[in-house]
Amino acid sequence: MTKTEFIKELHRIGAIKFGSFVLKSGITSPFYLNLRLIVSHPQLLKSISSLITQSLPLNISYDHLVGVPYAGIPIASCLAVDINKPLLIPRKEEKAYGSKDAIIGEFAAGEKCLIIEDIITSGESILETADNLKNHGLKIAGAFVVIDRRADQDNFESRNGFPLFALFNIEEVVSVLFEDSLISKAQKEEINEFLKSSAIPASNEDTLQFSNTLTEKLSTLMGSKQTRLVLSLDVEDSNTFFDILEKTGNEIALLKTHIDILKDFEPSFITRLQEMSQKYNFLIFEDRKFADIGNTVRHQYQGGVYNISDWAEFVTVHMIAGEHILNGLFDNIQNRSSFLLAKMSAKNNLISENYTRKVLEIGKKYSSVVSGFIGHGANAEEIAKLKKKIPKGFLLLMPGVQIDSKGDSLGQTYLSPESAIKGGADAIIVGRGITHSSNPLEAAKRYREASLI
Ligand code: 5BU
Repeated sequence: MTKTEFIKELHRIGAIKFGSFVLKSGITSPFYLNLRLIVSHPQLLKSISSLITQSLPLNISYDHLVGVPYAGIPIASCLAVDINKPLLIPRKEEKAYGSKDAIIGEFAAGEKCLIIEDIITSGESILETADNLKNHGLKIAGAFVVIDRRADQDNFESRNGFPLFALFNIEEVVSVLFEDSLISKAQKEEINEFLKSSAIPASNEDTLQFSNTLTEKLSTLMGSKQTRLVLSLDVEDSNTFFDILEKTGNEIALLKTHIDILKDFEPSFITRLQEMSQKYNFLIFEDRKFADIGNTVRHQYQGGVYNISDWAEFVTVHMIAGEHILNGLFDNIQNRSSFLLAKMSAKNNLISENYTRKVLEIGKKYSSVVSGFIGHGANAEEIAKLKKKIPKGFLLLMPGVQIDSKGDSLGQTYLSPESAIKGGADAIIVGRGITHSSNPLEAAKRYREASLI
């Protein structure tokens, strides 16, 4: 079977479809690819393997083929038989991640892998698989995909440290189907337009586009004020609150509140808070962690005793109730933004890898009201892994940071500011490390300095 015939076969079995499809990322695409269907067509599976065999790069060597679960596995398996290379299969289940049997098959540290995947869209699955293999001492020789449908097809190797090969890119698929009149001219143009509009122009690569103006404002402030410190001022009385804030206001870019902790709250508190934010030039972030249905959170956010939307530029949001919570919070107001909880610092919390991935996807979709994510990790490497997945233009703020403690008796876990920043956190959130210090100003200076390394 030729490449052209193969593409037409994919179309015939419904593995390539045209219409209007909402992707995982939230974007609406005029085409949809589902190569998983080929497992029901053994002849096609055979053809895929033979086409890949003919296109395998000759200039790289590898000891194993690795199928990315699940769609890459049948393809890699056929190929392994055809070219007589041993196969490795990483498990998809999270609990196996990092454990000894997380990869099925025999291997030794230092051996090289060629990763096989059906389709690359963002590269996330391939990079996750590569990380998993590297964590087991394996090396990555490259990755081979059947269809490259990325809008931006440049620089994979320089960004990720190994080359990417593809049997087809999406333009080739479209032109074959057009020439065979399987799609119309209008459809072809719509697809090309879609690909053009979702590609990041090369000239923009280095100029970071922030998710929204508040994200940019905070990021610019961190730069101009030279601090990546967020103070979490969790105290119960307003005198202590303002006393600490007077001392530390110059050291911080963002002040995080839990307004409902205060025992003596009254509306004048907000007036004073806003004066301080002007005087010391910091933004305000109420860590309310909204988590209910859209209608309820709108009332909680834009009403009640605290009227949070009146005075806090940012709030935190749990995504457990789904994306419409963001419509409830922000659809009827302007110039407010949020941080979504992607990973928590609390011991044994229930957030899974899959949940985190979905939170990041929703954040990307709602960029006008999402400035970034709250994340945590057991060490700099874990944070780096999370950071890598965070879309460009969004910030990663990290709580659970303390220099002199590893945790508290109620499940909080701490990491050092150095590890947080080394892992790629854009800012550190520090509470008791400063508020419980006998000298909050000195403590704040210390954390600020550590946030700048
Ligand atoms: P600490 O005193 O530095 O432990 O305070 C940390 C603050 O950050 C506190 O206000 C928490 O509510 C907040 N926090 C956190 O510690 N861990 C998380 O995962 C999230 C928020 Br989300």
